[in-house]
Amino acid sequence: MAIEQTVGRTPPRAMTIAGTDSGGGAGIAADLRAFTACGVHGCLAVCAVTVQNSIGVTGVHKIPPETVAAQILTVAGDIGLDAAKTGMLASAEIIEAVARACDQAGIGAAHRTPLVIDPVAASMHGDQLLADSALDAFRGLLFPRATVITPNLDEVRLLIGLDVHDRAAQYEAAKLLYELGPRYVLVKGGHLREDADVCVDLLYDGHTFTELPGPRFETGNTHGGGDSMASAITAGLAHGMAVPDAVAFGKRYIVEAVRHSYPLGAGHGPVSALWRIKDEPG
Ligand code: PXL
Repeated sequence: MAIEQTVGRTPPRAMTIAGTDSGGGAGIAADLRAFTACGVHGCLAVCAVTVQNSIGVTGVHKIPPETVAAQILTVAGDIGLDAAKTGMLASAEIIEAVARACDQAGIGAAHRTPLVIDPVAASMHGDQLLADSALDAFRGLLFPRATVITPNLDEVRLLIGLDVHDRAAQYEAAKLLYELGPRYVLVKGGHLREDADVCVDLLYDGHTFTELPGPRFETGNTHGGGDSMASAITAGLAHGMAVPDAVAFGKRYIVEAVRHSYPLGAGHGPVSALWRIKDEPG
C-alpha cells in the first residue's frame, strides 16, 4: 500500500484506546507512529499514563473511566472513525466504560467501525499493565465486540490457561479463543520456540486457518512490537481492507519494523516505523 495524501482530502481515521509510555517505545506513541506511517490520521483515548523507560515501568496512573469514554464519544461524534484498536486498558472499570462507549459510537464487529483488540496484560519486562480482576471483563465484554483479537502466547496463557509450546496447541488456542466471540483470532507465534528462524502467526475465522510465516530476528529491541502490529492491522482496516488482507499487511509491517528496530537506553529498544517513511528529510 503506497502512502498517499491527496491535498485537502481527509485520510482514513483510526483511534487507539490505550496507555502512554514515557519512553516513546510502546503504547500510544507506537500506535500513532504506525498510523502515520500507514497513511492514517490517528486519534487517541488515553486509558493510563505509565512512567517508563527502556528498563521498565515504575508508575501507572489510571485515567477515570468516564474520561476514557468521553474521549471516544467526543471524537466519534465529530471527526468520525474508520477503525479503532485497544491496547493497555488497565482495569475492569475502564474496560466496561470502553465497551459501553464503543456501542454508543458504533465501534465493534456488530457496527460500522471495525475494532481490533490487542489484549495487553504485561510489558516485555513483565510489568503488569492490567489488573488480574480485569480478565473476565476482557473475555466477556471486549472479545464479543472484536473484529479481530491479537494475543501473543503469554496472553493466551492468561486468557484461557493454555500453555502453547507447539503448532498444534497454537491451533487449539485459536479455536478456544474463537469460542469467546471475536470474528477473527490472530494467535501470534513470536514466543514459540519450536520455530528456530521463522515466526508463524495463525489467523482463524471459525472455518479456515491461515498461517502467516515471517523471519525471526535475534534482537531484544522489540518493545512496542505487538502494539505496532495491531495498529498496522487497524490502519489496513481503516483503509477498507478485508480482515485477512489487513492482517497480512500488519504482518509485513511488523517484519520490517523489527528488522529496522534500534537500541535505545540501557534496556529494550523499540521497533521502528521509520522504514515506511522513505523520503529524504529536509
Ligand atoms: O507493548 C505493550 C504495551 C502497551 N501499552 C503500554 C506499554 C506496553 C509495554 O510496555 O507500556 C503503555
